Amino acid sequence: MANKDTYNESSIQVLEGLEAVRMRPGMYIGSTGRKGLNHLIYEIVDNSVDEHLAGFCSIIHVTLEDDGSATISDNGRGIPVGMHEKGVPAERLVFTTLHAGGKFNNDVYKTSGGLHGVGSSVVNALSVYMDVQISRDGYTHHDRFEKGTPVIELENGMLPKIRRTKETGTTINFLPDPEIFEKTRFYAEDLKSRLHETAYLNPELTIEFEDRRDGKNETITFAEPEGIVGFVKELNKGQEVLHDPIYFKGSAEGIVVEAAFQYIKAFQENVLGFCNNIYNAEGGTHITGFKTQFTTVMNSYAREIGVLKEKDSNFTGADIRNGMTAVVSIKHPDPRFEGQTKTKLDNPDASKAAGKVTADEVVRYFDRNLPVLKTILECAQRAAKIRKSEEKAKTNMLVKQKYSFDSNGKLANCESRDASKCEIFIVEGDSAGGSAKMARDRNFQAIFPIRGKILNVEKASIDKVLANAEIKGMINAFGCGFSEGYGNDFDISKLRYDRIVIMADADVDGAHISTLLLTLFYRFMPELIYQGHVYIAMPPLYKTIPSKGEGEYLYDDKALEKYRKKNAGKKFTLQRYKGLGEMDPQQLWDTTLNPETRKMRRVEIEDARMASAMTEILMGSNVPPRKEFIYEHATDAELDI
Ligand code: 0RA
Repeated sequence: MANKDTYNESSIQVLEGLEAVRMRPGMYIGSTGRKGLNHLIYEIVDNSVDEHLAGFCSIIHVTLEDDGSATISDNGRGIPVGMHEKGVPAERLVFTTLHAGGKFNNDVYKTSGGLHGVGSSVVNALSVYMDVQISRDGYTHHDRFEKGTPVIELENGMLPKIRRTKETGTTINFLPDPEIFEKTRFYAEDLKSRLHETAYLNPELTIEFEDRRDGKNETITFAEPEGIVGFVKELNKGQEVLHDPIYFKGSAEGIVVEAAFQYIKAFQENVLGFCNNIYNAEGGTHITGFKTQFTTVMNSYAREIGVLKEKDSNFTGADIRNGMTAVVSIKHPDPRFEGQTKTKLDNPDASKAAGKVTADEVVRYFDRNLPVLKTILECAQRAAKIRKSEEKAKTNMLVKQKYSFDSNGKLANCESRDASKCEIFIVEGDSAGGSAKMARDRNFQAIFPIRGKILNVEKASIDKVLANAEIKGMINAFGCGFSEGYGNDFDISKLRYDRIVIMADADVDGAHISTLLLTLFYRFMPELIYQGHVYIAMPPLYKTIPSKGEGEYLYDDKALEKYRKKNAGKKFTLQRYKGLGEMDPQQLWDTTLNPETRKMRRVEIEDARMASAMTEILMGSNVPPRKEFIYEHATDAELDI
C-alpha cells in the first residue's frame, strides 16, 4: 500500500497516468506479446545507454533471473535521488510520471520516437514489482514499486539508504505482470541480438548478458570496439567480400553521421539505418540522404573514369548499391518518426546532413582508393546490364496481363471491396482450397489456392518469377504490384486485403511452402511484412472427441499433454489431422477461418539483425534453420475480430 507520504495531489495524477498505461499497454509498448515483453528490458537498457552517451557509463549488465524477473544495472552517475520541487525524490518522479525522463536528462541525444523512449515509468506500471537501487553520494538508496505504486516509506521525504558505497550506478530489477502480458518469459535470442546490436553501435560500451533461468548460468559479453565496421563485417560473414569495409564519420546541421559499407559478390543490397541507436526498419531521411548523394558521387566518378560513356544514361541508385551492405547511424537531437510502425525517420535536416557528410567523405576516400572504386563500379555495370534485359522481360510479361477483378484464374474473391475488412488466404493444395472456398465467409474472405511448391524466388531470375502463373496470380490479386532492385512499382495503398494469410499444413512440406511464400513477399513486397499484413494460419494438430461433452481442438503436442492431464481417467478418441485437406468445411471454418475462434500468427521483423538473419536464412539453401527461423520469429497475433 502507498503510505501517506506518497499520497499527495501530484501522486494521484501520477497513478492515473500509470493506470492508463495498464489499461492500454499496447499504446505504450506496441504489443503485449513477445515483442512488447522484451521491449520492457530495451526500455531500461536504453536509459543506461543514454547515460553512456552522456559519457558516464562504461558497462551495463543485463540478467534474466531464475525467478522470471530481469535485472539491468549500470555504472553511470545514478539516477538523481534529491528532493524534487514536487516534494518527492527525483527518482520517484522518473518511475511514476509518464515521459519524466527527459526533464532530468539534459542529454540532447535522449532517444524519443517510435516505440522507444517511453520511459521507465511504463515498465514500472506493467510490472508486478520494480526494485530500484541507486548508488551515489556515498550511499546505495533503495526504492520499490508494485504495479507502479511506491511501497517504500520515505524518511524525511528521502529514500532510505541501505548501505554505504563509493561506487555509483543504477540497478533495476523488475518482474513483468502476467495480468498484462500473454506470456512473461523473456526471449533470450531476441534480447541477445538486440544487445549485440547496441554494442556495435556503441564501440566503447560493454554489455554483459547473463541467463540464470532453469538453473543455467550462461554469460555473454558484448563488446565491439570496431563499432559499425564490425557490424558490417558481421552482416557479411560467410559472403565473398570485394574489399575492406569503408568507414566515415562527420557532422553537419548539428547532426553526427557515421556510416560503414562493404560490397559482396551478390545481387542484393542491405542498407540499415539507425537514429540515436534505434533501428529504423522503414529507413527514412538519413537513408535517403546517404543513398542519393552516394549515387550522385558514383555516377560522376563513372563518367570521370570512363565507365559511363557520353551516350550512356546514369546508373540507377539500385545499380550502384548492387552488392552493398551498409550501416548508417546518426545522432539527432530531436528525431521525428513516421510510417505505420513509426520506424521511419522523418526529419528533413537528417537527409541534408547525411547527404553532405556522405558526399564529402566518399569523395575523400575514393580519390585515394581507385582500385576499390573500380571494383564497385563494375558491380554497378553488371547490375545495369541485368536491369536492362529484365526491364524488357517485365514489360512483356505484366503489361499483357491486366488484372480483371472477378475472373482471375483460380482466385475465389470476396464480395466486399473495402480493403480494410478483406482477407486473402493462400491455401496449399486443391482439396484444402476447395474446402476453404466452401467454408469461408465470402463476404470478406478470398481464397487463392496454390498447387505444390512455388518457385524459389531467390534462385530464379526475375522473368522466370514473373512467368510463374501462381506468383503472377498472387501479385495481381494483392493489387499493389511489386518492387525489384531497379525500380519500385510497389504501392501499398492499392493493397486489396488487409490480411494475407498463409495457410499450409503443419508439416515439413507446409513449412517449406510458407518459407517460399515469405521469401517471395520479403524480396518483392517487403512492405507487406513491415506493415504487418502477413499472417500464418495455425491449424490444429488434433481434435479430441470425448464420450461425453464437447470436443476440443489442440494445436500442438504440449496442448495434448495438458489435455490428457486435465482429463486423466476420462475416455476420449483422438483425431489427428495430417493436413488441411482432412478437415471438413465446418472444421476449417472453426479452426482457421473464423476470426472469433481461429489461431494465427503475424509475421514480424523485429530488428535489423533479424531482418538480415531473415535474408540470410530465407535466401540461403539451408532448409532446417529456415524452418526454425520462421517458427521462432512468427509472433503471436492477437485474435482478430
Ligand atoms: C539524469 C541525470 C543524471 C543521471 C541520470 C539521469 C541517469 C539516468 C539513468 C537511467 C538508468 N541509468 C541512469 N543513470 C543516470 C545525473 C545527475 C547528476 O549526477 O548530476
